[in-house]
Amino acid sequence: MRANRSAHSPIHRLLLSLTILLPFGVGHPALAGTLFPIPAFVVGQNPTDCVSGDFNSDGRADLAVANSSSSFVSILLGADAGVFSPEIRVAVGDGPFSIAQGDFNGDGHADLITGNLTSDDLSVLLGRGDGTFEPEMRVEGAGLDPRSPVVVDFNSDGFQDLAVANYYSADVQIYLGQGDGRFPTPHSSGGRGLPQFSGCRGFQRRWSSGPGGCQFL
Ligand SMILES: [Ca+2]
Ligand SMILES: [Ca+2]
Ligand SMILES: [Ca+2]
Repeated sequence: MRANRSAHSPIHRLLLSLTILLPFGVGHPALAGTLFPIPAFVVGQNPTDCVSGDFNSDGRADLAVANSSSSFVSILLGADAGVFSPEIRVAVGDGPFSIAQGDFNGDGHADLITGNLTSDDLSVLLGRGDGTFEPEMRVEGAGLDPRSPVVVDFNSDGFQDLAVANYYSADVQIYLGQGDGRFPTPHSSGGRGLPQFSGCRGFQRRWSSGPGGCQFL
């Protein structure tokens, strides 16, 4: 029987804001002189992951937040001094728990991918470079509770690929990108346990696929 995956504490259910800590004397002028000022920016319910990128191409860092008790992500466009615009909501699948950014169609604009726990799929958002995104493209065929997508070019074809940890199906799936924002049928690593996080930083990565399956080299 599948375990309860929405067992967030009541305080998490009430958490509606993303908090960013800034050091003393840094931040909005209205906060100057306050020890550890804590500007808060309202996003969706149960924000569980965020990623930074420049989504409107103005040279300032922006934020994209996965709201796991909703069906949307929040885009916060960065201004000066650690201030962000009010959220812009972009629809994705149900229960976006994790989020990552890449450039999946090679147009130079930042794109986003979410792992959606409730709908058990992924959502690709192709950025337009002005802070807005094309309507989501749903990636089906994910395992149960897909989370923590990692963006890497595993097969060195110049197109970004994905590794996604499926918590309840206890495997990691590899999606080879086609360079247009689409990710066809994934390869499963098999596995055991309850993987929550997939990480592929800091070591040489190569990918091999064939009749016998797929493996990291
Ligand atoms: Ca920006
Ligand atoms: Ca792009
Ligand atoms: Ca690739």
